[in-house]
Amino acid sequence: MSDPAREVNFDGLIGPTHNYAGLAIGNVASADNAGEVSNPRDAALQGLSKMRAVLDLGVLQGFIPPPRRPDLRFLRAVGFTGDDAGVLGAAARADPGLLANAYSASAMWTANAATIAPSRDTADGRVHITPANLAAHLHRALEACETAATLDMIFPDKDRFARHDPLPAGVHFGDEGAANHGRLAERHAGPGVHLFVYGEDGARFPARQRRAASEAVARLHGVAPERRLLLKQSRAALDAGAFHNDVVCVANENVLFLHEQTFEDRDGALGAVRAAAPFVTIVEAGADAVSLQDAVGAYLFNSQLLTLPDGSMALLLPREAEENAASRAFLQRTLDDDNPIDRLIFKDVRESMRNGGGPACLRLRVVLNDAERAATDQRFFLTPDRIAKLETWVRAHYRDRLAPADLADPALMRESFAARDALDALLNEDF
Ligand code: SUG
Repeated sequence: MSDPAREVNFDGLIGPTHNYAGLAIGNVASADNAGEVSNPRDAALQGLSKMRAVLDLGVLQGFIPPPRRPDLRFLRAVGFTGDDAGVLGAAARADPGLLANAYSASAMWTANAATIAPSRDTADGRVHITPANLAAHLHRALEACETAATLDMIFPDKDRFARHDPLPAGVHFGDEGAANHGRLAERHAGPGVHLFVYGEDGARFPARQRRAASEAVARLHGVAPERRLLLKQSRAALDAGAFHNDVVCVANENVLFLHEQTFEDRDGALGAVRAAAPFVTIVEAGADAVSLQDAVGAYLFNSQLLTLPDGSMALLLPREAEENAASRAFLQRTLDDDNPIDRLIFKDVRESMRNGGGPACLRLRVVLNDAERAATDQRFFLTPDRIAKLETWVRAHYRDRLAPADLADPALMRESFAARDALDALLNEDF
């Protein structure tokens, strides 16, 4: 008898160049913290501590290694020449902003790595994977190519995994991955209803996820038309700083946990969700209880809604969601009310939060059956022992202080490459 399909959360291992360069338009935290000093070591350890917390709940946990940064291939492609230090120095002198893009550790937010459709839902019975093109921002668009290669390494079996290319044509098909996608199902193993959420430019901020991209991914993945919904994100949420739908909404199995102002047409959207997924329980925060500003500030909905082995659900939230009074009160009501959510876990991921990335941004959800899990490169599933090895690696290679001006320092580049080489060696040894 085979195991039913289970969800695996693949977190981004936060890279050694995590910094606050203020690169993300429409992301209030990134703008507010631009120029601040970051702590890459704490960032990575906070991420690993969150992974351990999920593992301790009995939920499968994987990880995705960080790309090599700075991206010298990119800097060479735009005309900087010489040896590595020469390329770095030339870029630092000519355009420090460009250098910051090449250095970004933004691949840590693996909710943006790809959109995934479990094999249960696809026409050909394979798991479908579309790496996001992340066309809206230079630093993020640089991730797409290497992310595709990394996902091929983790999911190498072409008979079970269909990896598409990132969507072409830049912002016209701007795609930000699973951060704008949710799946409802009675159980993870059962048939799913896919929610594709797209945006249109607000008065203040541009939309990142385009309708054409959501439609293309739904088509590529072979999700049946009656099992997919295209929903428009509200402009109010976008302009309040919900640059991805997962800042105000999360779906898990039969629960949709969201803010009242998530969709442009709330009643129409929730009606369509109920019609497509009659089993759904909607847990919604009214704007009178939690303002959009509180929701975005506390990242209340950027939580991981996890099914525990006993079938109940836990919310893994950022510490900020506990500190915000409106968010805390709403969470207490959620626990008291009749719904599957009966546990709250608060984690400190402040280094990531200061760049606008909460717990839900840091993980890519992949529903896998036992044969697909067996076909996955086993090194990318975490155990307590592997987490401890990664923590030792972080402590050996990461700085605890990184100011934007440090990006011009060739020593940082050398350290970052050495860290990545050491990670490769660790993965190829006795991991
Ligand atoms: O794309 N921040 C990321 C945060 C992504 C959060 N992901 C989800 N919501 N799923 C972004 O805005 C900041 C980088 C900087 O400013 O240096 C940044 O890219």
